[in-house]
Amino acid sequence: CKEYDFRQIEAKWQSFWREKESFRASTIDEQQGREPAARAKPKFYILDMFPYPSGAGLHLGHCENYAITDIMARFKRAQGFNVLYPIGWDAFGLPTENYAVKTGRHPADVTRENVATFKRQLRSIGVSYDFGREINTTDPQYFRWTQWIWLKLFERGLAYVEDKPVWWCPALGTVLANEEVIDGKSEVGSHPVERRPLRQWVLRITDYADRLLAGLKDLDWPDSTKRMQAAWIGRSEGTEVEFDIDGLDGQRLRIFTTRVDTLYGATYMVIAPEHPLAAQLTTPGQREAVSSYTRAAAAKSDLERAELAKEKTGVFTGSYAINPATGKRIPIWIADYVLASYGTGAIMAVPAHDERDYAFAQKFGLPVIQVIARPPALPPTGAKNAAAQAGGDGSAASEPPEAVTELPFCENGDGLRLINSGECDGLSPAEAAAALQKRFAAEGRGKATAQYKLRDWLFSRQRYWGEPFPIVWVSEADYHGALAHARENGVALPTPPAPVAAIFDGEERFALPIPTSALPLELPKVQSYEPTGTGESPLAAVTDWLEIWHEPHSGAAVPASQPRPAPHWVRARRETNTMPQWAGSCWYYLRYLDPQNAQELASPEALRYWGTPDLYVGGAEHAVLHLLYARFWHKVLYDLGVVPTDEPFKRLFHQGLILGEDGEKMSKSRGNVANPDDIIARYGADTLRLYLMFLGPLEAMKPWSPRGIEGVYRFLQKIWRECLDSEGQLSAKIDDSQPDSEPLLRTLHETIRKVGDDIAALRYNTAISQMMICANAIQKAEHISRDSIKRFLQILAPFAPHFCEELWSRLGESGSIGTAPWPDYDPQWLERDECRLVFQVNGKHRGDALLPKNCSQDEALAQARAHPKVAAQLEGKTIRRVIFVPNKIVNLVAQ
Ligand code: ANZ
Repeated sequence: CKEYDFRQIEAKWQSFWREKESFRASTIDEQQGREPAARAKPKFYILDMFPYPSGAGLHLGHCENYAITDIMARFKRAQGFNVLYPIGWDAFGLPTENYAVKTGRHPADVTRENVATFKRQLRSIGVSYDFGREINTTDPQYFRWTQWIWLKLFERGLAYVEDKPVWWCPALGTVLANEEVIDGKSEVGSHPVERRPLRQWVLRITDYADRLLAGLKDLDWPDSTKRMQAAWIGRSEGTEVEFDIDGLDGQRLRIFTTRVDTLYGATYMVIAPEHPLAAQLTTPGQREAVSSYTRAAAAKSDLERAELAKEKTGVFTGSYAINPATGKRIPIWIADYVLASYGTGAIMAVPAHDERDYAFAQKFGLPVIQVIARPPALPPTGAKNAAAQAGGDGSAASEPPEAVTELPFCENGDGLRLINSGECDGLSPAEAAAALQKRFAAEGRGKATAQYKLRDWLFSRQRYWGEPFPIVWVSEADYHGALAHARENGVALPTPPAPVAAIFDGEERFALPIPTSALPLELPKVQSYEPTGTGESPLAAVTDWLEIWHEPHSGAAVPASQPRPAPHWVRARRETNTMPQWAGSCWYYLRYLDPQNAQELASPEALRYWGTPDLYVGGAEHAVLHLLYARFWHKVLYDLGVVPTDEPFKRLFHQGLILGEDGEKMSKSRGNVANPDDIIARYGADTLRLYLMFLGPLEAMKPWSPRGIEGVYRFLQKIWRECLDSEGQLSAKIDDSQPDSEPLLRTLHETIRKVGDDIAALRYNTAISQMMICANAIQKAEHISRDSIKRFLQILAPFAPHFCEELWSRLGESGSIGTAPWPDYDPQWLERDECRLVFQVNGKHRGDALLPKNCSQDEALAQARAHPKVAAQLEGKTIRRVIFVPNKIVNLVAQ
């Protein structure tokens, strides 16, 4: 064809890649079978956060994410790496199940359709995934390994059950994790939630708190994400102190404080309404008031209770504790601003130096004693010496610190001094804390300790569409009966690990793991996916699956309604909870290494060769949950000797959100959603990819603008016309009979250098603007050699792969452009005349860059717009005028 017919070209190359399996990562066997030199081919593993295959299909955010990784994958292949670039489906979860509930269709069928749509769309944007390694978390051959890992957690004592007050969402009919509740509403669907006690599986992630925190330090992750994880783990250094209780010999109240230095100012104490000593401390006269207060507190969430601005409430227990520093009696109150789940569930209240305590003391008329103060400004050193010489005591600092009037005074630091604090007067807070800690340690009354905000991970859902737990509940008597019988008959039954027990219908049962040889434990077919509304999952209604005879050795099962097959078969009840969606995404990056392995989650060779992803790209919304949970599981797998490293994601990158044209988040309700299918139909995938990458720095939030896309489309057309004439024949301009002009060579080599560096550093927008400069130079040149135009196409190929494949073949090259080695640049052409151009927005300096001397206004403008600081200033504005002083300044007047 003569014109740039992207429809035909993109379809052609997509089927070419598919037929040739162009993007298949070589397997370990292939690598090992090769000559030593080839075997040494370095690996590069690049990973996207795999999508949830929703009914809505791909959105622009997905396209942005996948274009980023695809460009990197193609670049690395051209650089000679054995690239692993896989994709899969995080397909368990609520939306699919809700859809199944509504339509009565099986969630697996719904998932299959959604996956097909996603795959078609992914292929249509030309992403170079190795589809041969596709995984799906709902595939029993996948989740058998999710269940296997869970069993390992169970065996290591990291999984336990607990009746927990959990977030119950009546509308969704399920319990939600803390993280899935935002401002008292469910994250999915924004339904109101309430507290309700339920038997739950919980994972002991808190055992790993220190390692999860320490490991952050060496990760090449965005700082903001590391900070969020650290805050979520929330390690607080402090002191535990035991207070004696007046009139209750031997009974002490233990508190956690980060400010033990303020002890002399502790004028009362507060315990949480759920504190185990609450009843004992309550005097008869206070009983009624306390119990009505406690009932009211139970209905509130931790978040509501801890809210700083909230009006303080509380009730006096009638009892007193003894402040160990002052020896004075101080009242013990119950108040819901103290949470049972943090620290020891009890505090010493220091109203002079803590906002919440201050508000509480004001409301209930409790004493306020200031113990920390800022000393008056020290006199200059000379004055101090003079005072010493004048026969003073030599210590100007002994002048007492003044009490500040503004309370509460919540500062801390070495510049402050203690007052009203007996032997600690005059010490800094840190000195006082150390002294008091030492004293309490000697008295057996306290110790330095750390607390974490991180809670154990609520790991069960009362839903159908998730991984079943690979355990059964058996009574101890039944199990021992079966064991005895087996022993008599020479059948070996496994001994269960330390029991995790729960009560069912008044009878205690313990969790017996299903043998790994019996995995996967699949979901039964059910009539209805509707939650039962009682807190139990729809699985509880599948009697023949639920109540069984269980053969502990093989894991075989028959319905309990049938006769017991043999005496060593145990009466058992299955677990009706399922795992949360996080389970499958905690380890999927390992399965890609060896997706068909039926013996192991992945072979040790594959785990050693591929290791962990060299680059992980996905949304910042996963800063805490997915990324923390996956790190936890990975560390457990490391402890088990399954994986050779103890961190899963060394380098992480978050793409910025693509906003609607109006600068708002794209959403159906706002009606500002740009659909990738429409854009591809109109301009082609190559233009969409280039434009998404050109919108601004990859990590920046940026509004979609349908106008700008034309410019990128014209850029491709320009290159097309430089290469081909109006008949579609190779342009006469491509001419090997004479050397390329110097300016052309300078620009070309500079472009090759810059594009390589920029891709490696994920600065794609500046790479593209440099290629635009180069395209202009090509256009200006009278002729260009075949070699030069080929080099240019090669560096453009990761961004616009179909387009470049087509021109590559029109240039007479056989095979894929992606298999040609990444072009070198010749340093001799880089010694060029450059000048530093200053970029201004509305007259203010926002950045600068080295540009070729005498570059045009267009080139300078393109570079200015691509500069992150300039781009940030231009966000949401229109450029009204450009003031260009050649070789000096580009000033953009924007509104
Ligand atoms: C006395 C004190 C004096 C405190 C002072 C602070 C300032 P972070 O940093 O979050 O760990 N606290 C302890 N346990 C609590 C609970 N279960 N519910 C509510 N508050 C609790 O905060 C630790 C501080 O929060 C502790 O130090 C305690 O108040 C309070 F000038 O003790 B502090």
